Amino acid sequence: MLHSALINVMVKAARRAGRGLKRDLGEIEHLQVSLKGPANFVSLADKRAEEMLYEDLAKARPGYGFIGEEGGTREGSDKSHTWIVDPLDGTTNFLHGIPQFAISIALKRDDTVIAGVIYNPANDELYIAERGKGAFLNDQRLRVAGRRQLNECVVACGLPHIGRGDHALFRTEMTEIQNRVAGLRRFGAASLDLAFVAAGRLDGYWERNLQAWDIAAGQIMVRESGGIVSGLEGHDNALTTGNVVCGNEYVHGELLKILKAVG
Ligand code: 2AM
Ligand code: CA
Repeated sequence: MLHSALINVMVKAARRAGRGLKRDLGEIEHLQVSLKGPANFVSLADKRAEEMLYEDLAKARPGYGFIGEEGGTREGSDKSHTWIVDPLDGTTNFLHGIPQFAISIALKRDDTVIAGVIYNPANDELYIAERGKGAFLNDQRLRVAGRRQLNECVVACGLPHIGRGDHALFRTEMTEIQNRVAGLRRFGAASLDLAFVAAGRLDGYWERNLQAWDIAAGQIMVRESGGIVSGLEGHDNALTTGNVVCGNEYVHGELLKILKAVG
């Protein structure tokens, strides 16, 4: 399938960094048995992947700014374009050898994300989206699920981590939503949760306290698949607040109503 030059640049970078992560995943399985575990190894793998991505993206589009989870912000001469990159989303999964993690790359032009690529090297699933051109999983056009009965929906969430977020609030939200949906899931990689909503595998997803690099590529993926993404206030921007809720128009609306009533 033919994609734009921009998408080709992003896919090439994701695949190269992905090959490294896949090799590293094999190594982790050995390190798992050691007392210290693979934590230091993973943090190195993470940094190496980000350096690789920066190298490839900066070479192909010199001057673009870069925001990465590991290296922080690198200003570019072109102030209107910024890469937003998570070299390893789902770090905890990766650390435990659970093959639910991804490289997430988004390109922002001024205040709008115009392209996104999410790649899970463990199962070779590649998601791409470009503004106005749709979203694809391994070249299959994506469309969000069409369910309009909450009690038939499978919805994913993110659990706040130890020492982070409001655990009590999350439990209240979870109870309310659990009472209304067919099933709840918690996969642990925000970019893939969003990609799964885009692919119609999940009917909805919500999570608080994320970072822009967890959400940026997934947001355009869902929108280009016909879904709705917002913050938890409904009119706010998930990229700036770090809180996200999504689904088809109906599911998004219902989840938002429940979450607003709780929060
Ligand atoms: P990460 O794996 O890149 O850290 C899981 O709920 C999601 O939350 C993941 O996408 C994870 O991204 C993100 N996340 C944000 N802050 C985190 C933290 N302090 N610890 C672990 N995951 C975090
Ligand atoms: Ca992340």
